[in-house]
Amino acid sequence: MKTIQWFPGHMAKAMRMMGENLSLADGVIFVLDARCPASSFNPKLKGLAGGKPVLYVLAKGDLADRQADALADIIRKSGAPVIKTNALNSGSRRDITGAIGKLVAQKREKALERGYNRTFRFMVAGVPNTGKSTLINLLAGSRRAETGDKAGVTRGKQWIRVENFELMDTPGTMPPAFENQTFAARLAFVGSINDDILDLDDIALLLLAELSQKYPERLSERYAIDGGTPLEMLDKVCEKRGFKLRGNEYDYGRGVRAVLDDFRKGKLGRITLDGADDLNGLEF
Ligand SMILES: Nc1nc2c(ncn2[C@@H]2O[C@H](COP(=O)(O)OP(=O)(O)O)[C@@H](O)[C@H]2O)c(=O)[nH]1
Ligand SMILES: [Mg+2]
Repeated sequence: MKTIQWFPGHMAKAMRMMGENLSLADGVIFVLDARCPASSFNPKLKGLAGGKPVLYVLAKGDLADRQADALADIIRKSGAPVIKTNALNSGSRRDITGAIGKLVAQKREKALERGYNRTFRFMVAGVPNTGKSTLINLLAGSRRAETGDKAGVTRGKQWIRVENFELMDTPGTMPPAFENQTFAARLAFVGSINDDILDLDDIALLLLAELSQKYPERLSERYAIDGGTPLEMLDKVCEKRGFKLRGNEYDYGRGVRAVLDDFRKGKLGRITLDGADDLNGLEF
């Protein structure tokens, strides 16, 4: 399999822009994918935040299972505030604004004591497609930030007012080098790396291999997969879904898309790919 290596120029530019604007921010909200919070953590971005208060939002909680709560607990125990959300459910709005408010509660109190009520600002950052813009729209109560289910939808910078604070949406940024190819593969599975630059056949086979280890029953339910090599599993997908070409050969292209789409849309059920071990060595 090809090594996943992806740090395009626009991401370098985004990192620079964020570095420059951070002096205006009182804190950073890091949006991680609840299905893979370790893989979607970018140590470089955390470094950019310096000593500013940080809130971790584990987004897409509706697509992750209870393992994500265990991971959230571990991160929380390391001292960082964490909140798991489902941005498609407006019920989580209060929880999120409450958690953001807590980040600057002391600062706000001090400011009020001195007789002024200023607006606090937070940068919303993370790898592409984790739901940053959707989160901002949920909080703002309208479609202010542009969203889309692929990497690289948000380009420019924008400050958006939410109650008595302001949020800055930012374009997704990747770690400049993937030292950990397991993390890179998981980011590809969840759609944080632009599909256009990936070998999707490789990615789907890797996903089948990982799911057969962790969630074999899901593969059995949806595709009647009962073990085998990743390629044999892809055969089963094509068989079950009737993806055949003329001459009765399997249409692997459609099989590959089906596996990725089913996973990304939650049709294989709630799944968390990262385990507790994956958090080892990460400084949240
Ligand atoms: N299921 C689910 N989908 C979400 C959630 N938040 C965002 N999405 C979807 O994920 C995709 C990427 O969202 P977007 O906000 O553009 O991500 P960004 O690149 O981080 O700004 C969109 O298709 C959203 O509808 C969530 O909590 N649950
Ligand atoms: Mg965006």
